[in-house]
Order: sequence, then structure tokens, then C-alpha cells
Amino acid sequence: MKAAEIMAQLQAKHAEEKEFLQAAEEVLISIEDIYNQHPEFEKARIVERIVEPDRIFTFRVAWVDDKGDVQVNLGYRVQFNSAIGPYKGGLRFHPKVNLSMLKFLGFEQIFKNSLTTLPMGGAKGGADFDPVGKSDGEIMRFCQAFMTELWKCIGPDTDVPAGDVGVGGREIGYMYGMYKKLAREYNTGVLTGKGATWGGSILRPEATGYGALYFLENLLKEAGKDIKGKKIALSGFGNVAWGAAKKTNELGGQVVAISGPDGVCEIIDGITDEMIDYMLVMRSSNRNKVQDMADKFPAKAKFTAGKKAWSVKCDIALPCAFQNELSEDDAKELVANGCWCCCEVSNMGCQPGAIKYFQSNKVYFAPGKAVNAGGVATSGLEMTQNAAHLGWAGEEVDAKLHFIMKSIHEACVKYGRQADGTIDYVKGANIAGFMKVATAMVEQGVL
Ligand code: 2IT
Repeated sequence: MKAAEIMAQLQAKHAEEKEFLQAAEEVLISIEDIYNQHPEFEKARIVERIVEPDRIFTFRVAWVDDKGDVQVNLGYRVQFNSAIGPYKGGLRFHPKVNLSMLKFLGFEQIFKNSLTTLPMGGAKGGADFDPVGKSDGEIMRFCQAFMTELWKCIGPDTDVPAGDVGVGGREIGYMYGMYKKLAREYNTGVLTGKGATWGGSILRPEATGYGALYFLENLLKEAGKDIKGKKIALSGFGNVAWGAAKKTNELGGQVVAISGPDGVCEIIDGITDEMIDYMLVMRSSNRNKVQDMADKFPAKAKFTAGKKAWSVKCDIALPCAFQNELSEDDAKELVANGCWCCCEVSNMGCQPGAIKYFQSNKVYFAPGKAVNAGGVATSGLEMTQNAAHLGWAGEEVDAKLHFIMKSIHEACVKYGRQADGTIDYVKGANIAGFMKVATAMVEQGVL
């Protein structure tokens, strides 16, 4: 297999799908050498098959807004790969959602889910619906309309969606309600990220951020370092940034920045628990403005319009918002300001030029599919609880999450250790995730 040749074919076939091509290229370059040491992969054309989804559903979502006007959105579910288990992955509601975005996210999910140690295939879905400024009633009607199509594609043992950008506990609740009504099936395991009183994992809301901090702890330990007193810049203020901020405080780090589409809030003397709680209020307001934090806590947060979190001096950068949110110029600014570690918590949060710049400047860098896998891993634990009709205490879920993040870190080290002793976490994560899926595909025949 030659990564460049496969990429040329993909470019020709899917020229418009920039994000998907970016995600595919990173994986193909990482796995090229090890793939070519396995003739059984080449014989089974694993790479040609793994880059095409099993199937894609697209559908119209029509709903009525508060003014009585009809709105029309596009809904999707990309079922990418089922080699190691039922399809699993989030739903994203965002005006920029398109097939390229969901194919990149579904593709990433294959390897991420494989890294979790749990049996889950890869999928992603969503809609080009913009939650900003929508009322609770509009959110409910949209979620219900979306589910009137999606329900036929999913099921507790076939495909299990969850939240992503724009989809949290409230949306999962509305979608589950409509699923239950349409399917006349009362198995809560069809969606994860549910409310804690009706089958949700106690720790799912925190899990992506907590898992990322556990991964970071493992990375720092490997590097002979510690998180205590380190300045951490986070981007976003949504569910993922919230969990990361909570755990940073608990472990003795200091959050120095959060951000939003409107700009950055520099946090003076670290974020407080009250401010972390306020992130939830800001999110549920659907205003999407980080300036609200500075308005509420003027002595603690200084807002600058139009700037990113990467303009604030820090030791460790944690992108927690959106793909490609950290550019090569941002990486240069971070490094010039003394940043020496970056863990992607968002999916593909760093542009390829930023990753190259970090790696060539000896900045510890780890990719989203390893760092943020605690979210989907906890979804996997939620599925297990639902299938067994029981609930686990938060401590039990947390212990399992700790173990999973440690295992993911070990897998990255195993496959990413370079001749000079350093660890290429991008290569390590991609190879470790790929090997399991490729082996399963070979064993299951040509499909
Ligand atoms: O990107 C992700 O891993 C998620 N949005 C979570 C997916 C899940 O099924 O919990």
C-alpha cells in the first residue's frame, strides 16, 4: 500500500470532502509501514475498504419554529465500520455540518473506539441545525423531527448514537422519547448520554474532559513531569471544556483561559468552582458567547474580542472546541509564549501544520482520538449497564475510566515509541486503533 496513491484516489473521488481527506491522510501515513509488513492486509484490500463507510443515510428534517414558520434541515447518519462491534458515535448539530465533516468524524471514531478496549464500531451523525438562539420548544421539536427518520437506522445492538457539539443531555432526552414512541421498544441502550435517573451513566457528562486529563496525567508521568501548578489554556466552554476544567482544578492545575466564537476570557488566578458551574448556564442559554463569563465575574475573567485561547500564556494547551481550531500560527504563538504540551480534546482540533510545528519543536503532542476517547468509552460503559439492567456508582465508572485511559496511553506508547526514545502519539494512536480493526476485517472476510 502506498499512502500517497490511496490518497490520490480518494482526492479524485471525494474532492469536496476536505476534512475527511485530512483525517484519512493522517491515518494512512501513520499506518503505511506497519501495513506493508502484513501481506494479509494488502491481500484483503483493508485500506481501500476502511476508507469507505459501510453506508450513509441522509434525510430531510422539517419542523415548525416558534413563529409558526416551517424550517427545513438536513439530517445524516454515517455508519462507517462495524468490524469490532455495533456502530457507535455522536450526533452533531451545527450549521456547518455536512457530509465531509461527518465522514471525518465517523472515520476518526473507528480508531478511537478501537482504542477504548471496548467492542464498538465507528459512526457519526447529525444535522445542519443551529441551536444558537433556539428556544427549548424549538429544540424539542427539532429533535423529535430528526428522530422520526433516524429511528429506523439505529438500535441498541446495531447503532448507538450519543451527543457531540450542539447535542447534550437535553437533546438526548427529547430524541430518546421520540425513539421510544416510534419503535415501541423500551431499551434505553439505543442512545448514550441519557439522564442519570433513566439509564444514563453517572459520569458521562464529565467523562470526555476527565478522560482527557487522565490521559494528560499519564503523558506527563511518562515525560517525568507533573500537572501541579501548570497553566492550562482551554478553548470552548461547552461540555468538554467544562469537564476538563473541573478535573484540572481537582488535580492542582490552573485554568488560565476559556474561549468562544466571540473571543477569549483570560482567567485571573485560576478558574473557580462557581465559574465552572456558570459554564453550564452559559451553554444552556444557547447564546454561545464566552463574554458572559467576564460579565458575570469581572474581577476574575478578562474578555478580549476576536482572540483565541492560544493567545494566552500557558504551559499546556487543550483544544476542546472544534476541528482545525488551532492553526500553525497559533502553534507558533503558543510555543513562543512557553507552551510545551498540547493534547487535542476536540476531534482533529489541530491543523496538520500545527501538529508538525509542535512535533518539530519538541512539544509533547497527543491526538484527539486518544485523548478524548474517555467520552465514548463511558458511553460504552453506559451500554453495558443498560444491557445488564443495572447502574454503577460514579466511583465505579471513574475507576473504569482511569483504567481505560491508562490502557490507551500504553497502546500509544507501544506503537509510537521512536528509535530516539521519544513517543509519536499520533502514530501510536493510529496504529494501535487500526491493528485491531484490520485484523477483525481480515477474519470476517470480504464485505
Ligand atoms: O467524538 C466523540 O467521541 C463523541 N462525540 C462521543 C461519542 C459517543 O458515542 O459517546
